[in-house]
Amino acid sequence: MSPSVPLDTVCVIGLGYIGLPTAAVLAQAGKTVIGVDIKQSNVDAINAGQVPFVEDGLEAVLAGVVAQGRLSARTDTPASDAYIVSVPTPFKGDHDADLSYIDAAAEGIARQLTGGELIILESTSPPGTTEHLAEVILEARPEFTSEPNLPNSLYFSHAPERVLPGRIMIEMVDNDRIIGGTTPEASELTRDLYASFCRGELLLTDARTAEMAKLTENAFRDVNIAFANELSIIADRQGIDVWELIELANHHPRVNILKPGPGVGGHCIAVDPWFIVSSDREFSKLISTARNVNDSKPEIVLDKVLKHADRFKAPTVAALGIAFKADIDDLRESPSKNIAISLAERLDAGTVLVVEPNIDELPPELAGRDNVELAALEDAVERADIVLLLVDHSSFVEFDREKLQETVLIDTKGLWR
Ligand code: SAJ
Repeated sequence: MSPSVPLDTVCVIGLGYIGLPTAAVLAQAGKTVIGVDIKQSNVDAINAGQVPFVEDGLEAVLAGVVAQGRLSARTDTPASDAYIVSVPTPFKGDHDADLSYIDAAAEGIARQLTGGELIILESTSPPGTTEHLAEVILEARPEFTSEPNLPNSLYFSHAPERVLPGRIMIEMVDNDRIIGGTTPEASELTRDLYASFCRGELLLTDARTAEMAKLTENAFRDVNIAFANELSIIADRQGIDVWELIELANHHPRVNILKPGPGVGGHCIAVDPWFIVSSDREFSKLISTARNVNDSKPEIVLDKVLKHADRFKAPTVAALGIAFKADIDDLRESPSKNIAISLAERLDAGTVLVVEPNIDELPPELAGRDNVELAALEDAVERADIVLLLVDHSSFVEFDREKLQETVLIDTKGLWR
């Protein structure tokens, strides 16, 4: 049985792509939620019921819970029954995780504790980070303990998020969820809290296994995409159409190859496998090789474009898509954006026409350049000597391929085969 501690108020620290939807669904489930973010402009927007980024369905829920007084945001950490830490874990050094945002959150929480609180780490983290968070808090407040069922007990767990950007509001509620406490009692309390909004199965384990499970899911995907990307490089060198090759091989009942592309982007799949590597460099050979294969793909695409560009005096290249995947506006860790930037840098003469239907202005790395323009699809394709398809946005699918008769086409997504 779960220890008898209240879970009525929840403080969510870090109101980004994961923290804010989590805060909103908890408030919708009847909790009193206080969100904490270091950025005052985000806090102001959220208190006005506005979402500072694009995520389908979030604004309607947020506006409702803010209007009902169930969710408010601030910059300092208040007292609360439960805390959810959802802050970034970027890289430092050789792909190690920088835990400084987690440490800062821990210090803010430590100041408010009175005993009986549940502290959940949601940030994607290397194995051992939940124990580290507990240590930081218990060092700051040695009068508490992580031993359960005492008046001075604290409960620590990891509950990694697994939602897909663009479908967060659906997957946050429907996905199964892994919950790993530093004690079974902490796992049970976390399960009680997540059961308030999660319809998926709540799977209990220990903290280290939960941390590793999240990293494993994204590393699985990365390794499988690397296989597809490696095949695409080999097939290209041998004059074989990789898309036909994969389609044929996938007819085998036990083969299911993923799709090659210009590289792997986003802040999850391109990042998380490194946390496994940094936790055991000697034995994570396949995982690190897969990362390197995927990271090598943008340069290979770029070389191919530059070889074709050599034939023209001042080539115009249409780069179709710079988001990290289809139908989103997120340009973070985007291989397509990096290819467009390198093209602009390395073309001796000529122009890069960037087509990205999900943005209104070019990102700063491209905006200041004389040889780069944001263009509409039809216009760009008409003007281009080389069309470089980088993202399979749905608005590109319908394009009439007849218009490409005279143009060199490099289709990294196999969309216009
Ligand atoms: N990609 C390919 N080929 C494929 C599939 C994807 O090249 O066959 C590329 C995409 O173009 C993109 C990258 O991989 O650049 C990642 O895209 P994605 O849609 O596969 O995944 P993310 O990064 O948006 O979200 C992932 C999800 N994890 C898994 O599917 C195992 C999501 O469930 C996680 O919650 C999320 O990471 C996260 O936050 O960790």
